[in-house]
Amino acid sequence: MQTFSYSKEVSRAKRDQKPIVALETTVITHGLPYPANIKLARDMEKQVRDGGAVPATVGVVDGKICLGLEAEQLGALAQGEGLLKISRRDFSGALAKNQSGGTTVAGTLTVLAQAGIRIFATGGIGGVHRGAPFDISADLPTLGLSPAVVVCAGAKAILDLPATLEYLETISVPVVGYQTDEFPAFYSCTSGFQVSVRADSAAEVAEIARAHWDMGIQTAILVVVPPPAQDALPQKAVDKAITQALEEAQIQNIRGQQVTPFLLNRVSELTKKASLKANLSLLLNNARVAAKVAVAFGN
Ligand code: PSU
Ligand code: MN
Repeated sequence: MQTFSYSKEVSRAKRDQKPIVALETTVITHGLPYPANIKLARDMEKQVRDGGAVPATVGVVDGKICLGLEAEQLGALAQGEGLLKISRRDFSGALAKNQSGGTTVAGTLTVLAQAGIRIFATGGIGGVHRGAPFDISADLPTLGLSPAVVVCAGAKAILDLPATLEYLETISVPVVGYQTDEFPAFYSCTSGFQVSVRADSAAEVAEIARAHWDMGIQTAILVVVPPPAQDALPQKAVDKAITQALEEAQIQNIRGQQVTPFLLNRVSELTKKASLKANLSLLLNNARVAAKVAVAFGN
């Protein structure tokens, strides 16, 4: 078993059996520019604390897997150079070489399963890419292996959403609409696709999660929360920017781990940062909802 490095706040929370919400760090290392990234990381942690839970931001610093980042560790991930994007397969290399990086949804879930933390907030999960059905984020298979509640705004809108939903069905991950019947499209509240079950409160989410795991099904519960209405973008407006960004990615031969950060950044430029505003707003909102779920779920 790998050993983890717990922050003071998180080890105290574990000892006192306080509700904990995990947060990922690829959004800090690869998703957002400095200093918006460090501000966002701190603001998400604050949302979790204000909601009565303890934030456990997960990342890898100098080859150590951290649960809860002290100020200088967060600074290293927000401003460092040569930082890795650490998905499930990337821990081994990072640990062996004492490297640092942000953990993706898949990477973070891999750590949580061992640490016994059940509630996790992120922006949007990875999924099946458009026009490249062989390009499937490791987030998807890892959701099928991880008994955690993942609070997000759906899958990133740059993806093939219907194919991503089919994959989630195959791996038996309930898609729980938080106060909605419709699967949100990350920047937008609507996608035209349905969720598999609706929950109107955090207590109801917690009940669904308990019932799921009491069945012996060790998969994740994906809780999808529409982005806050005041910052959400109309689906049509974003789709134009996404189509253009996808074309550019193909022309520039963008591959592998670079695809998602490239597309998110281009969509932000093409929407004159409206998508960035929506992204930041939904991240904070998801942290808020996850704190409520953690408090309702207890231990
Ligand atoms: N949500 C955001 N911004 C991001 C991500 C999520 O608002 O940058 C990250 C997550 O860490 C997710 C990853 O796991 O993008 C997916 O990358 P890929 O498609 O390469 O697996
Ligand atoms: Mn990929």
